[in-house]
Amino acid sequence: MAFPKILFALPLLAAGAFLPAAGASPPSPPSSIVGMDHEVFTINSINVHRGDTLTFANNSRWLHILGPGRNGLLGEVDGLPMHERALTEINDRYTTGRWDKPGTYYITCSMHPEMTVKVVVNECDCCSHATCG
Ligand SMILES: [Cu+2]
Repeated sequence: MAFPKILFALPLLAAGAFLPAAGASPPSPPSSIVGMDHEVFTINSINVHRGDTLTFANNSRWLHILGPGRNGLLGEVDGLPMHERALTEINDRYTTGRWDKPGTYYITCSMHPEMTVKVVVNECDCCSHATCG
């Protein structure tokens, strides 16, 4: 009898999302990256220059489902270079596309409503993108 493969995957996904894992947490990411511990981003806000990408790193053993929005409520925002994305302990990094529209945006986690990080995209006025301070 055929057994749907999804029946094997669901318990594993549930275990990763709801069971704390044993052992030390993975190391913290560099400061230029938005890290995630259990139920928190490691920073409250981050500035990026127009044209930059932004990397999110799950440095916990918990599942996080990130996307545009605040207080755990995900919603697509026109022009944002980021869409809903699940980060696990193994699939632990996500780099957005380039942030081309200056402004203030919010990224949240639908698994942990207290997780919201502000992303401020600034115009780069200096000589070249690479030398922007
Ligand atoms: Cu989360």
